[in-house]
Amino acid sequence: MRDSFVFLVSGIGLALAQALLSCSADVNPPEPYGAVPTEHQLKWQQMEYYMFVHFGPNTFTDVEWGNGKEDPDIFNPSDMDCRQWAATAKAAGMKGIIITAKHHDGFCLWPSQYSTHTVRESSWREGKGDVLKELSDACREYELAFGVYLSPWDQNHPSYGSPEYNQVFANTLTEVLTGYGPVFEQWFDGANGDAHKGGRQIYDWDLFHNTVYTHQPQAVIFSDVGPGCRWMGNERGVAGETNWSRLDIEGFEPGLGAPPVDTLSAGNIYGKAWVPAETDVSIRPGWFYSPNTDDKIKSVSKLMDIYHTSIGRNSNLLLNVPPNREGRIHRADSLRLMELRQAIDECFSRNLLTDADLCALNTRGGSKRYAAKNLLDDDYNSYWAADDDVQATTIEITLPEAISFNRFLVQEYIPLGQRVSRFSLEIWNESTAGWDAVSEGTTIGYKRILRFPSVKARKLRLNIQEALACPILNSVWLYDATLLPE
Ligand code: FUL
Repeated sequence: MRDSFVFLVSGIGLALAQALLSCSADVNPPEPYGAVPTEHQLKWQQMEYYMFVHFGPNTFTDVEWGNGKEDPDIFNPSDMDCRQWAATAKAAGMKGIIITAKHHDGFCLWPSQYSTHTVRESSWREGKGDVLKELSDACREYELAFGVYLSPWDQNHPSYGSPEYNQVFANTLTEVLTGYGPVFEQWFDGANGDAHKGGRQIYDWDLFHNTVYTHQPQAVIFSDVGPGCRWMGNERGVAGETNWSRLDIEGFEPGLGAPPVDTLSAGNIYGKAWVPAETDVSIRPGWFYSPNTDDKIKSVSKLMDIYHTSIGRNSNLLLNVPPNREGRIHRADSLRLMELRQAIDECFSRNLLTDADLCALNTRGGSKRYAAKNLLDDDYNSYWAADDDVQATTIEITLPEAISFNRFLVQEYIPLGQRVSRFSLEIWNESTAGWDAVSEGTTIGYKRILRFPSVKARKLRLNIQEALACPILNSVWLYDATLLPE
């Protein structure tokens, strides 16, 4: 009796000791796999959704590409209000604004001392206006990040097409990067058309990048090939179903020297650099405002589609909303943005997993620190991880009762790299006592949203079929999204 008591006590002691051990930091966290994001790239990725603003002489001329010969007086917004743009972006749920400080026509929206084709030469505000100043102030006021687009292709500048132009461009870049506070993203357009003199400019990308690193080291540099983030290959708002945030950029250049668009869309599975995708798409048929497109604004369901094929496919969404000739966002665009915000909120506001039970087939070292329940908390840095030798495993989810759902959202913990290459979502079929697949995917990355027709179930499982290294996830969510009318 006494012996069995001792045995019982020591048995409990052992179990306790094991439990304590599994809570302790003894189990090493996984090593990073491949290229990983910098802290700035991670912050950028977490912004997810922000506004693109195409504004300049083209706003007044019904063209998409000006030729640099336009009369600066053409640029004359009658009632420009950057606070209205910022208020609209904020209300839409966006986290920042990127403006075309200089498009291919070379017209500078600030009074650049390196150009004679600027707001200063226009009669707008008697030549004393500065769009970048007003917008950066408005972004600060509305707590939005501020970003700038500058086109190296410049159809106005007399030195374009000669080696001197590279320094001119670096100087204009410096003005923009030193005059208006922090810049979260520097957008470089890869377009490289013929110069007015006939020659094509050879861009000095190292000089341009170093100018950004010097003045705004935290800015994520966009181009076809990054290095901060990449164009995802089309302007339709559809990122690759397979989308790796890694890319091989050695030997490539923005524009003509870029990898094929298929590669930009899918990334490179074993790519050496971390260059996540950004989806740029316009709410209207063109990038610039035209009264001809007032009735051609994309529908809410189209924009919701785009939300799923961009943010839902491991890409940020840069949605272009061009201000009109008054210098304001047209009410039709802002109304649409509010409708979209409402649709997003309705779709993703109620996570059906709050009372769910999660059970992983494999948990790293059996440790609570890496347990599946971490997938439900709000702490970005708590995650579920598998053992190093496990590249395929499942996470079973049991709900308090059978419910209907049609969206599944999953996130990999990207600070340790992107790993999963094939997975499916399955539901337990009571009548056949087996698992039925409802949806499947290849990559996950920062965020992946699966869309599928409504199903009803009490038990479901995430089946990770292939990964390049032990999978590490930090969130799963389940939703029953309202279906939108076409
Ligand atoms: C392209 C440009 O040529 C378009 O005008 C627009 O600015 C788009 C976002 O990038 O390369």
